[in-house]
Amino acid sequence: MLQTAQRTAKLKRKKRTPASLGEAAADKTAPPHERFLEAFRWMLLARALEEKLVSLYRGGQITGGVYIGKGQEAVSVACGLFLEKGDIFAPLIRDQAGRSAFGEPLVDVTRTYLGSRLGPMRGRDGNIHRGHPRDNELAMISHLGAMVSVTVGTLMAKRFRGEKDFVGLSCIGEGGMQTGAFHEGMNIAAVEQVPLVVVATNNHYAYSTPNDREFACDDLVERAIGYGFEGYSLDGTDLAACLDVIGGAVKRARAGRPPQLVVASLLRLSGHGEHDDASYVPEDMKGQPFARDCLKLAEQTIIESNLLDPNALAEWRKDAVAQVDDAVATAQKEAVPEADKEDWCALSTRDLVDHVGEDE
Ligand SMILES: Cc1ncc(C[n+]2csc(CCOP(=O)(O)OP(=O)(O)O)c2C)c(N)n1
Ligand SMILES: [Mg+2]
Repeated sequence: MLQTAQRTAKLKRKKRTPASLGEAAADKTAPPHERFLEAFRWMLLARALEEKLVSLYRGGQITGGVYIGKGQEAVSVACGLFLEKGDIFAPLIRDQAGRSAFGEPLVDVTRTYLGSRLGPMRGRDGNIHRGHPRDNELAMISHLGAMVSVTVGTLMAKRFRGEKDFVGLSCIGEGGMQTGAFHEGMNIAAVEQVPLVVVATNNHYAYSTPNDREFACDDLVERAIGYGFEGYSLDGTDLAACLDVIGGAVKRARAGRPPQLVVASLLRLSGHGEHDDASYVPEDMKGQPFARDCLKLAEQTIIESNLLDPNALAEWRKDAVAQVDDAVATAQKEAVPEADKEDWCALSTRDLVDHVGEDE
């Protein structure tokens, strides 16, 4: 059984990784990180899911936008993988791999995109703002930078309640790092010394805006010292490095070290959303080392180091596609919300509304 599967008691999901995982790794060359294969499998699942969402979008079956994390799965999976029960996760739009590793069921995603009223947002939000606040997966706010403050506030609330040994991990893009909200959140995190990890993914674009129009410092990780964080740079295409660096940051935050900033470099291998063809990305950039596909690189490591035989790899791929098809079929059978019968409320999780005066 996966450790991750035990972590999120309420976010139930099917057991997806075969019991043979450990054996497959044990009798062959050692993987570059002890959780390499487990992480790779979540990456495969995220890629299969997002490829399906794109095809549904192109077929006109999804209303609104589709936003994917192609090329960012290695960073993202590492964000979700090391969090434990009681930890807080604040993913953003390209974090499907991390969401799955943290425990989000696939059907949450398909229900949300396909508008099922049984989805976590009750069919009222068409894409990526879903979450389970009660299970510590925060629903993302679109306004860039805002989730750092929300995560810090959540961590402070846990501290006030006397909880111990928890951490929070908040994801951000390099574009979001340039907002006022982000700076405020980072500052207060360090002032309050909350156990926070901020993983910033520099995918070289914020929509169509390139790095040289976003910031003027040499390396975003240099900001860590100004905020009062510990900072680490990372090649976001290298799964083993992602697991080492992000896993290490989670461990340090849990051990009471200052807040941690990890800046990962890679290229967004899609448009901003599927409505965007990314034609503004220059061809020569696509040949840079940071433009490599993390999933292909991880697969290459698996084959070259003989971590898994090709048949098992093919089975894993087939299994990922089957799980995705299953989740899509479930959501497609379900009803959409009916406007005249909906119990409209600004919050999808009605029981989080403060019931002021109810006990009086
Ligand atoms: C404060 C704010 N300004 C603008 C937007 C619109 N917007 C949504 S995503 C995005 C680009 C974000 O870029 P980045 O943070 O680098 O993340 P990426 O999309 O590259 O993963 C923009 C401009 C927003 N959501 N919030
Ligand atoms: Mg970006």
